[in-house]
Amino acid sequence: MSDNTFAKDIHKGLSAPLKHISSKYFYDDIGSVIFQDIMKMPEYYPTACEFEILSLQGNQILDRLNFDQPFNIVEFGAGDGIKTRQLLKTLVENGVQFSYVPIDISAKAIEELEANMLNHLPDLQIKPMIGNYFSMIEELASSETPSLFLFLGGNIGNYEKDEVNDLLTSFKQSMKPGDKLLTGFDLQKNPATIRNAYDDPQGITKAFNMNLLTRINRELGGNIKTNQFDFYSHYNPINGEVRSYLVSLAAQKIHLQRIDKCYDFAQNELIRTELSKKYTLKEIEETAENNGFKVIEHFLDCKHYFTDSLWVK
Ligand code: AVJ
Repeated sequence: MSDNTFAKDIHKGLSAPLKHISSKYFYDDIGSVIFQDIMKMPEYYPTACEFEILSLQGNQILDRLNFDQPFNIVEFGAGDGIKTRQLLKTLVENGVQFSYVPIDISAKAIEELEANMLNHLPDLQIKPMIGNYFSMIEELASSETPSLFLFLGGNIGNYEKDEVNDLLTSFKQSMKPGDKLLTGFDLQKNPATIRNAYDDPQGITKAFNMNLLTRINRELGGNIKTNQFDFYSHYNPINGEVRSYLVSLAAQKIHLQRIDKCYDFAQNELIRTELSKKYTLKEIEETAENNGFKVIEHFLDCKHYFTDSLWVK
C-alpha cells in the first residue's frame, strides 16, 4: 500500500460529513502486534472457536469437498496461519493430494508463513503468491485444477452489506463450477459475550483503535493529541452489528503536515472505524443464495459461537 493511498483515504474519510477511517488501516506493524494481543484475550472468543473447528472437523470438511483429483487450497489473508495449519495437517496426514496457495500483498508475511508451515508440515506442497487478491484469483481461474478458497477468521464481518456482495461476486467470477469456498462467520450469541469481546476491560481494543491516530501522526505528519480522543464500541443485537468509533473529546482542529490539510472536530464528533457484523445461519444462507452459491454445510464450534461455512459455486 503506497503512502499516497493511505493519505488519500484518510483525507477522504476525515472530510466526510460522518468521518470514517477504514479498519484495514488497523494492521500496520504496531496494530498487527495489538491484534495478536486481542487474540490472546479471554474475552475474544472467535480465534479459539475457529481453531477448534479446523482442528476437530478437518475430516468432515474433507468429506464434503468431494474433489476426485489433486486440488488447490487458496487462502486470502492467511495471517499467522496457525488455524489453517490445523486443517492442512489433517489433509497431509490423510495423504490427500493438494497444494496450499496462500495469497498476501506483503512479501515478508508470505515468507514467514511459508517457513513456519514447512517447519510444522515438511511434506506440505506450498505455492505462495504475492500480490493483489483479484489479479491472483483470475490467474487461478484459468488453471484446470479445482480449488477450495479459504476466507477465514471472520474477516467478512468487516464488510458492509454491498461490499460483501461485491467481494463474493469477484470470488465467484474467479471460481470454476464445482470450486468451493470456506468462509468464517462470527455468529449472533448472547449480546454480553459479544460486547465484552469488542470493548475489553484492559483497553486493548481501545489501543487497537487509537493506533489509527498514532499511525496518522507518524505517516502523515499529524499533530493529533491522542488523549483528546476516546474509544466507543456498541453491539446492536437487533442487526448483529458491532460498530466502533473514535470520539473527539473537545472541539479541536488537527493538521496533517504531509498533505497540508486541516480538519475540524466538534466536541463528541465521531470517527467510524470498524464494523464487525455477527450473522445468523439464516443470513449466511441468504448471502450465499443471493450471490449464486449453494451452502454445502456449516461447521460450527461446540458452543455455536462461530461457523466455517462451506459453499459451492
Ligand atoms: C480480524 C476482522 C476478525 O472483527 O473480530 C478484533 C478484528 N476488531 N477486535 C474482528 C477485531 C476488534 C477482527 N477481525
